[in-house]
Amino acid sequence: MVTEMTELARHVAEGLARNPKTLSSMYFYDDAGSRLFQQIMALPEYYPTRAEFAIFREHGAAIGAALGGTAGESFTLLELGAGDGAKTKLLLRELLAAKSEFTYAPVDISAGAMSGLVATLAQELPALRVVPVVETYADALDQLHTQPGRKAVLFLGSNIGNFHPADRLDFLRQLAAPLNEEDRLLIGFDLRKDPRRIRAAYDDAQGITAAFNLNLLTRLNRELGADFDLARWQHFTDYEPLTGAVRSFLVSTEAQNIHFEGLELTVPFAAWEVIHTENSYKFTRPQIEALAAEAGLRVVDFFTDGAGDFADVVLAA
Ligand code: AVJ
Repeated sequence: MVTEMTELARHVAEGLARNPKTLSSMYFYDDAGSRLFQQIMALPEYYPTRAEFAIFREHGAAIGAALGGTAGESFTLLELGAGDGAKTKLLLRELLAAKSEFTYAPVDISAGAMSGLVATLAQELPALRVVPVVETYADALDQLHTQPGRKAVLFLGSNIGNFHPADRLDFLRQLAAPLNEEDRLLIGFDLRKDPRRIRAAYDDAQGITAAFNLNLLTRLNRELGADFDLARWQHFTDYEPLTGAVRSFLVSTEAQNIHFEGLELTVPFAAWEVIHTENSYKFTRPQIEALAAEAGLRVVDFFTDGAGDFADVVLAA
């Protein structure tokens, strides 16, 4: 019997019918995937999280001031893709210390990550007002239009790097649309650097990133009744310095048919055929400035870590 297709089912049927076959990195983040991403953030090779931490440690007060606005005036701090919120806590502490009046609205598609975040916030920052939102970015953005009062939106960790260039501009325009003059946007961008360091960050020696990528297949086995045998798949990633794109793939090491029991679907794979699962773009400062301008946004502040590995950019409409 064919039951109602879930969003994931529709996405998989559509993405695996394409050439090249594609799945969205958005589906990495089931509860197991969110836990693997937490392990990635602690890897010696994965520099972005440490670099953004360094920015918040060094410039937290200035960033808080840029987002906090006028003292006493209340606002909503919405964070897209909050995850475990470890970095955000530094900013939340700055805002609380500055006596800002605000409600923190973390948005994440992982219910597990969200309940973990809510629990640690209640313990570590009991004075904080939190309204958790378990939704996709798109749904959360729709709500921004009807959100009363001043808004500050966080989009950290170079999540913006996952967007294809064409979608990236659309997304920024969508982010910009509900913003009033006094609202602020803080976006994290991973900057271009030694290509070998970038490549290593997505192909770590312990194989955690490989497990993170392959977990997508485990998710399809569980949720769509697929029969992926993980022994016949490999993680592969490369960095292309001309475009600034890290691209990640799942590689079929032999010819095979994959059955999706839940979808009444069989997908053939040739030997060494790939599924493109993620883009993680790296940026230059002029590129970020041009992107902001194209989206109708003004660069208010541009913060980087000492090594120049990462940038947190304050934008306004
Ligand atoms: C969560 C999107 C910022 O692209 O660097 C890490 C995800 N993928 N290792 C990134 C990821 C492989 C990460 N973001």
